[in-house]
Amino acid sequence: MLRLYTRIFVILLFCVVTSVASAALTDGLISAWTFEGDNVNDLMGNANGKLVGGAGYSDGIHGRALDVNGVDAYAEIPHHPSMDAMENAFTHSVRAFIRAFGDHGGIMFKGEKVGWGPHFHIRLITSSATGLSYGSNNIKGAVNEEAEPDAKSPEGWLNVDESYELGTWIHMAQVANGQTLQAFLNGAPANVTWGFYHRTGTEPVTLTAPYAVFPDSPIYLGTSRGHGGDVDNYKFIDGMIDDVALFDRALSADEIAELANTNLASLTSVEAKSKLVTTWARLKNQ
Ligand SMILES: [Ca+2]
Repeated sequence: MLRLYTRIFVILLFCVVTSVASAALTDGLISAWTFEGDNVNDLMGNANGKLVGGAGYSDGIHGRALDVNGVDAYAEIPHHPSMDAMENAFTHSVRAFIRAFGDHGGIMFKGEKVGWGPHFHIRLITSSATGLSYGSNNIKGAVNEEAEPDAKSPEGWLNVDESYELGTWIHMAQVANGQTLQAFLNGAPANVTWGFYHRTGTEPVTLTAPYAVFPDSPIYLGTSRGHGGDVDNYKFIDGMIDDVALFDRALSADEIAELANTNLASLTSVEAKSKLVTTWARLKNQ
């Protein structure tokens, strides 16, 4: 009997430690899409999406992944009021596997269009066969003219060239804390090679809240909209997308590193609860 109590204590301790670790990373998690079960359902229950064109699902790095063909395929996710909190701070996180480069091909996009000006909230795209571009914007009129005296426009974009290879899984994240915007690649600060404020290097760039969340625009996975300012124009990627997450807070660099090595599905409370039930069922049978 004593051995049984000891075993129960150890297992409970494990559950508590596990849930505390997960709770930290899920703090502020608004939405999560992992494509398990071949759907675009939000694991947080907020914003379920749908497939458009030739989009489908394939086996990816963590179970199932969204599969897009670079021609007409993407997933569209409606805006949800829970996303409004990203006007104060945010983290956008996504995993992608690019088969073939498509100019300005959207991995993750939310906004009206791509052009000179603050027209989007999320722009995570391929800029070349080895380069990526990140971006977000604050509300119109909140541009820091002093910090960007000779910029062509306030569009918040950060190019990270020579940064990935076709046919490999990458993890992209961008974090805004109310004062700055920072790009991350594969769990580490990305090396920005050009961007607004003429910025280069791995340090965060000034971008102050409130951020524009574009409540009238859905999230697109697999395409971006309005390259060159033409809202009817779509720019696709050929590849796979997985582990898409939105947070209403700025994750720390350590948390981004942890997120880059985490299967997003393992963070959900549903998953944690089912593990606990399984553990108790096993105990009762001993
Ligand atoms: Ca998955």
